[in-house]
Parts: sequence; C-alpha cells; structure tokens
Amino acid sequence: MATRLLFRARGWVPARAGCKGPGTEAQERMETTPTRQQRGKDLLAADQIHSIVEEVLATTPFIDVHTHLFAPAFGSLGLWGIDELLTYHYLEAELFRSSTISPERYWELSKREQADAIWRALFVENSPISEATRGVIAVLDAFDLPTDSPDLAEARSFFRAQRIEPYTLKVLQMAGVSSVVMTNDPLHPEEQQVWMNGSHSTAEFLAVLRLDRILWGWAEHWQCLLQQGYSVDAQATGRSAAEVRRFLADWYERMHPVYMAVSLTDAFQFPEDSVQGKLLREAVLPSCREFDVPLSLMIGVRRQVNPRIRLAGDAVGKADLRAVENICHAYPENRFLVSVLSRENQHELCVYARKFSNLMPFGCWWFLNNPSIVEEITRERIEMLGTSFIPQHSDARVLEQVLYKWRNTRATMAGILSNSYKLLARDGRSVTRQTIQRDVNRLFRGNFEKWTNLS
Ligand code: RAT
Ligand code: ZN
Repeated sequence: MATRLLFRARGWVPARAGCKGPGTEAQERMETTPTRQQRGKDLLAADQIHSIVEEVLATTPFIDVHTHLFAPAFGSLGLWGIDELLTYHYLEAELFRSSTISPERYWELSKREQADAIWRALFVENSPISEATRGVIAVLDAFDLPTDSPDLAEARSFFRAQRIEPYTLKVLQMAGVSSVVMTNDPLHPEEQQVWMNGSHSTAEFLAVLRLDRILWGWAEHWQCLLQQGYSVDAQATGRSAAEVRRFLADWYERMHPVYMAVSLTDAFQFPEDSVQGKLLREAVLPSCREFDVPLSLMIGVRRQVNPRIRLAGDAVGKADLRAVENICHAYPENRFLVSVLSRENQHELCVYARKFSNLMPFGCWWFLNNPSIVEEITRERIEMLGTSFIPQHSDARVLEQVLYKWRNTRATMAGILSNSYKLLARDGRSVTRQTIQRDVNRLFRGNFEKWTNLS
C-alpha cells in the first residue's frame, strides 16, 4: 500500500499576491509599504513569511532529543504498529473515562483485546478529538488506512506486512526526523542483554544513559550493582559513589550516550542530604564532566497517584526550581538539559536559563504536549530566550507516534515563528529565507548538537 508523506514536497508555493489578512493599522502599513531593505531580492514581504516558515520547517530534518524508541537491533523492546499505538498509556488513561471496564479487568486482557477495547471506546463510540486519539487517526491516515472502521483488521494486516528495518527508516523519514534519542536503562534486564551482546547507537538511534534506577530507585537496585561486581551498599556509604562512577564509566564505554538523564518528582531538592543527592554530587555530576556530556533533568512527575492504572497513573506537581538554580550555580562546568512538567514552572525555567548559560530548557513534556500549551510555552521561551532553547521532543513510545507528534509540532511552530518574524519586520528588521533556515536549524538541531558535542 502506498504511503503518504505527511509533509509537502520540496518547492514552496509563493504567497497569493494581494492577500491581506486582518491586522492592526501598523501591520497593514508594514504589508503595503516595503522598507528600504525589503527591496533587496532575498527579503520576504510580510505575506510571504508564513509560507516560507512552513516550508523551512517541513524540509528541515529535526533531531528528536528524547524518546522511548529503540533501534531495530533491540528487538521486542521497540514498540510499533496499531496495537501498541492504541495501548499507549496516554490512551489507557482516557479509556477509563469513557468505558466502564475496570483497570483490573483491562490488565487481564491480551494486548490485542486491550487495543480492541480502546478502539471501541475512544474511536467508535466516541469522537477521537483528544490530542492522543487524534494522533492515532493521523497515523492511520498517513498510511491511507481507514480511520473510521468498526474494527482493526485492515490496519493490523498492513502493520503485519512491514519489515522492521526498512519500515523504521521510512517512518523517520516521513516524520522529517534524522535521529531519535533513545532512553537506555542499563539496569533493565532485557536491555542490558542487548548491550552486552554488542549493540551500539547508530546515526538514527542515539543512546542516553538513564539513571532513574540508580538515583531515586537506589533502594531497589543497589543490589543489582553489587551482583555485577560493584562494591556498593544500601546507604551508598564508603566506596559506593566511586563504584557508581566506575559503573557509569563502563556503561559510557558500552553505550556512548549523548547525555545522561533522570526523571525527578515535584519534590526534587538540590542539594539534598539523601542517597540521591549524594550520588548526584559524587558520582553523576563528576562523570558527566569527565565524559563531557550533559545531564538531563525532567522534573515534576508525581509517581503513581493511581497505581491501579499503572503507567497511566502518574500525575504532575509544581516543583521548587531553586533546585535548578542551585545545581546550575554550583556546577558551572556541567551542562544541563532541563524540562519541567508543570505549566506553572515554565516561566521560572526561562528566567533561570537567562541567569545560567549551562542550562538548556527543552521540550514540552508529557501532559504539556498539547498544542494549546505548547504554543503558550514556546511563545514565552522565544520572548525570553530567542532561539537559545530546544522547543520540543516527541517522547514517543511507539515508533509511528513520531508522525503525528512532529507534524503537530511543525504546525504549532509555523504560527509562532511567523508571528515572531512579522513582529521583527514591523520593528524594522527585514527577514530572509536564510535567516529563517538558520534559526530553525538552531532550534531543532544546532542547540542539541552543540550541547552534546554532536556537531
Ligand atoms: O511521557 C511519557 O511517556 C512519560 O511516561 C515518561 O516516560 C516520561 O517521558 C519520562 O521519560 O520519564
Ligand atoms: Zn520520556
């Protein structure tokens, strides 16, 4: 079956002459009275800006700086296809609002039965207008599959027919993404095995050393390190921190991660008199400096407020970002990628980024990844930080999600960036396609490449 590209092919359509949208008097003057500079051949008229921004966004391959996707070499750890798309935890949370099925009953079903239950409840009996449900529709449509069928037979037969290696590359290409950054957990038993068998990161799938089990999960996982020959104890006393550094060094050699990462709750404090605080200070931060990689902090989750719904049972809380201030201030030689989950923390994060040049805000994470919220946060970041941040990552858990997540990001960004350039033109600075391209490169590639020494 033919696939449909989500993005327009190269070659842009010139803006319609004389097409003027509603605007303020100043905007109208700007559109009808070219400035001196606008007479130059590369300069864009105000009514050309939007289509050029769209075109540049559509044709620039992005780096997806945080996902839960895996390269095909990781086998069944990599999720793809309709059953995985439908059982995404964002949709499981929605299922329990539109169906009477209990979580306990749902967890007893097979994956296929779960997907059927979600399709029926959210796509057949209700209109799929939430962000996560529209995403599934967009994916089906991208492959010319029926979007309103009572069952999943045709979709299942399409996905069954795909061969994972070429299919993976095709999906990334359709999404306009050149590389995705994985989330690699050295203490995940299956994943550990893949790395031990010699797997490595590739140009399309970059590795990240995820530290959750080591930092906030120390109590349940220190014995795994012990079993692997690292001399650690429950309270991380004695040689423990040095041994964790040795563990990180071994995994750095194995994975070549582009950064190390941890997700933290809304209660995160730094510095802190705890095992987590000690390991951060004495093992993780020195290792990041030694290997010259940033540390990614994703702050604000409230874990398992409803354990009955498992992965869907986490919530959000406003964090105290003095922890970010303290860590950026105390460790100027470390670079930090920071994403905060609470909408209320976004402005503070921008303020701290203005204070500390070792802080790179990134993405609109999890519950924030909705167009209305992305728009608000991204406008705020542009107004406060110009192009010195990373606007978005997909957080995709299922391969095909990159199709709708990046399409939606491009659509939201087109409006935001066009507006910025129109304001700039109104203020007296002309805009060219080259400057738009330079800025989009920086936002969606360059900032990350520079932060992680990829360029
Ligand atoms: O967005 C998500 O899917 C969350 O469940 C988390 O995985 C979060 O992105 C994380 O990386 O901790
Ligand atoms: Zn994530």
